[in-house]
Amino acid sequence: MPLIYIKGDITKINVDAIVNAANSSLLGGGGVDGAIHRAAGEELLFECRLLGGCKTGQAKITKGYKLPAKQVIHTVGPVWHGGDNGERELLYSCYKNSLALAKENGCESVAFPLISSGIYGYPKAEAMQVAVEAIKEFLQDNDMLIYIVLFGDNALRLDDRLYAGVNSYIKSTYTSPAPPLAAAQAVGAKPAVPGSSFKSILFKQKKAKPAPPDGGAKASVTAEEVCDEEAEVCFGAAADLSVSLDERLKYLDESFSQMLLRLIDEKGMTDAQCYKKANIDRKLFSKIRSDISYHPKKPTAVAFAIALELPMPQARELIEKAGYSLTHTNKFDIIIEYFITNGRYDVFEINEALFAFDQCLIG
Ligand code: AR6
Repeated sequence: MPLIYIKGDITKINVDAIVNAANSSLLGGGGVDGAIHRAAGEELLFECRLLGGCKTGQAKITKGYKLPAKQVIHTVGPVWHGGDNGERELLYSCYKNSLALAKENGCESVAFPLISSGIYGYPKAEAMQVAVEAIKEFLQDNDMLIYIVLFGDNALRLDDRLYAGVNSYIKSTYTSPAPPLAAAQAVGAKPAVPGSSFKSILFKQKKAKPAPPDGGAKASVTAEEVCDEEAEVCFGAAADLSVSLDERLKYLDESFSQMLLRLIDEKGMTDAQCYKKANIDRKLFSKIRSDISYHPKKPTAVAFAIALELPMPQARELIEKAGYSLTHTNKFDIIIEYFITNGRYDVFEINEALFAFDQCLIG
C-alpha cells in the first residue's frame, strides 16, 4: 500500500527517512521537531548547524543518528494566517520538495507528520488534504512507501459533512453481528469461497425475504435471518446478473485475478493506472497478475473494486471472487458500501474515512 495513515509517534518508526516539521533556523523547537531532536541526540543538532537554515516550503536532509529512521528530512511549513497568504502552495512545496529529496537519497520509505498542523496552526483537515494531494501526485510517477503519521487522539478530523454522512449511514445500516457461525452453517449459509460467487448467489436468492422496511439495526438475529441477510446482501448482484445469464455463466469459473485483469481491459485502463488508483504496490500487483489463483486480502480486493469504479453488484462479485462478502454487520463493509453507492471512488478519501472510524485501510 503506497500511502498509509498510522497513529503514533514518528520518532519510533523504522523507515528510510522521517520528515521533521522544523522552523527556518533548523536548530530545533517544540512539537515534533523537539521530539525528533530529543530522540536523535545532540549529533543531529551539530549537523543541523552546518546547514545554514531552510526557507519555508524547502527541505534539507541529515542523518538519523539515534532514531530508528536512517535519515531526517527537515522541512519548514507555513504559519497559518487565515489561508489567503499562499499557505496552501507553501505546504504543498514542503511535501513535494521533501519527497524529491527522499528520492534523490534513495529512500524507499518515508514518514511524514502533518506539517504545520500543530504550533503553526494550519487546520488539520485542510493540512491533510494538501498532504494527500501532494503525495498522490508524487506516487503517479514514483514507487515509494509513504506514511502519514497522525499523533494524539484527535489526530484526524474528517471534513464535517463527509463525517456526518458516513456516520448516519453506519447508524441506519448497521445490523448486529450474527449468532454463532455453527448455527448459521446448520441452515446452509456458507462463507463465500473463491470462484463460488455465482452459485452461492443463486442459492441464497431462493431464500431471500424482503428487507425490514425501516432498515434499522436489530437487537439480535436468528440463524434463519442470517441466511436471509446474506441473501439480501447478495440479492442485488443476483438481480443484476439475471440480465445476462449466459454472459455470467461464461465467467463462472473465473478466478479473482482473471476477473480483475478482464475488468481492467474492459475499462480501458492500464495496469499501472489501476494499481496506483487502488493504492496497491506494484510488486503485489505483479504477483496477482502472474498467479491466476492468487488469494488477496479483503482490503486489496475492495481497493480494486474501488479503483475500477464498479457499481455495487459488480463490486460484490469481484470481492466474492476473492472469498469475501460485504455485509451490514461491520463498519468497514458499511463504509465501503456508502462510498460505492454514492459514486465516490477515491481510495484516499475512503481511507481517511476508514481511519477516522478506526477501521483497517484498503489497498
Ligand atoms: N509524532 C508524530 N506527529 C507529531 C509528534 C510526534 N512525536 N509530535 C507532534 N506531532 P508541530 P508545526 C504532530 O507543532 O505545526 C516547532 O517548534 C502534531 O500533532 O510539531 O509545523 C518547530 O520548530 C501536529 O499534527 O509542527 C516550528 O517552530 C504535527 O505533528 C513549529 O513547531 C505538526 O505539529 C512548526 O510547527
